[in-house]
Amino acid sequence: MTRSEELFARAQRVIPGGVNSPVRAFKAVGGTPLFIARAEGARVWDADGKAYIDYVGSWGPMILGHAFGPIVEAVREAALRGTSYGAPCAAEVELAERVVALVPSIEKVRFVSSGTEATMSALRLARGFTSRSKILKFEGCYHGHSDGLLVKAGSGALTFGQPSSSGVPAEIAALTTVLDYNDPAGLEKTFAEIGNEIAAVIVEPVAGNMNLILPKREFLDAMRNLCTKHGAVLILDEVMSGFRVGLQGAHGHYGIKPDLVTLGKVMGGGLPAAAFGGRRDIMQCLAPLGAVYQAGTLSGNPVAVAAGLATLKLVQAPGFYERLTRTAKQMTEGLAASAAKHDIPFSAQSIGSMFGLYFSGKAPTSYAEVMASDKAAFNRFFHAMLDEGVYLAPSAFEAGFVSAAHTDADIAQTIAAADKIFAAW
Ligand code: HOZ
Repeated sequence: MTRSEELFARAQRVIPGGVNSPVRAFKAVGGTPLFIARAEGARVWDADGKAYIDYVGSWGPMILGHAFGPIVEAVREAALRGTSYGAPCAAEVELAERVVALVPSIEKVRFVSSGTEATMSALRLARGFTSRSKILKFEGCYHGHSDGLLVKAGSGALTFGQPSSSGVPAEIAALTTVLDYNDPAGLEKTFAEIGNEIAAVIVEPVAGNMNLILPKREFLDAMRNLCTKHGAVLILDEVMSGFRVGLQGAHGHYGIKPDLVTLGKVMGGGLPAAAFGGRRDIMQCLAPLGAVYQAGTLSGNPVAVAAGLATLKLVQAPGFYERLTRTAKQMTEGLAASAAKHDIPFSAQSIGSMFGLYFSGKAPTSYAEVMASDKAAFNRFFHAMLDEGVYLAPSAFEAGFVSAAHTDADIAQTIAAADKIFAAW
């Protein structure tokens, strides 16, 4: 029995499913989840001491690589000054100023502790601002696990075939209309029918929770124009893509202006910090200025804020995103070339430092196309890569990530591992 197997057996006795977040459980791919003992740079080590090149990156936050010196130091220094105050501190002002300076669509920002809190609070704010109740989301997009957003969701919900959660009251789910991603006609039709009842459209501008799906220009434009025309709030959920796709996130990359943006992952530098922000007139509706209530004991936590601040300073280095973009491309092009050489229906693509791998002949552009990819082939590939010392997300429905710590040699090793697997496919 491996140490991970032992730990998993123990964990299952006291933690539902043995994990604290379902997609970690390896249920979709089979086998025992790796229990991680430590992580450094581009690598994680499991409890049995085996090293893996890591493309999960804690599901997105670790853009600088694991245990990066300046981040560890910032965390240490902050912790020495106390781990939580429940009162404002200078560092959170500094982080807010930096976020506002870096992301032009954010005029004011509020810090929270998780992406779920960010999206949930942004929705309440949009509802308070518009005095409307209905929201639009897209099938396969995942915006955390609050009630109204767990309707036809992605990520773990999709991985385990339960995109709409039990326990969500039908009355709440009824307020969420779900449309197809990348389908501007569906948006037009719905807005024509109920446009004056829609408080908000919430979307991942680059979808990363049903594998990676890139948005079509006409889809983004339709969302922006229809929200403006009908007085609905456009919420771009950049918890995953923010500071990942580029310094101004996916919306900067595509040049689309949101009313509200949600951030998390990279913004917290690997600690629990997230945010929502946007137009001043909307953000002013939040308590204590306005009537929309939102709060949190650990919001703006000094240690998390220190990690976030140190991260955002480092990602501003000239050429940082260009290099990451090249690394991700090198990896996806190498994998795709290897699969093509061995005649395997496989494709791969990337944007910034996010990538998608698909066991289908071409990169999908819709939820239906992702669902049509060969999941059994992915599961086989996932385990074979694990044997070769490469750690991919344990689901065919998650994006992957490269970090600044991934070297050319790491990418070459990854491609060589895949090539060996594809040759024997
Ligand atoms: N929702 C995350 C993936 N998109 C999973 C988080 C986790 O399991 O840590």
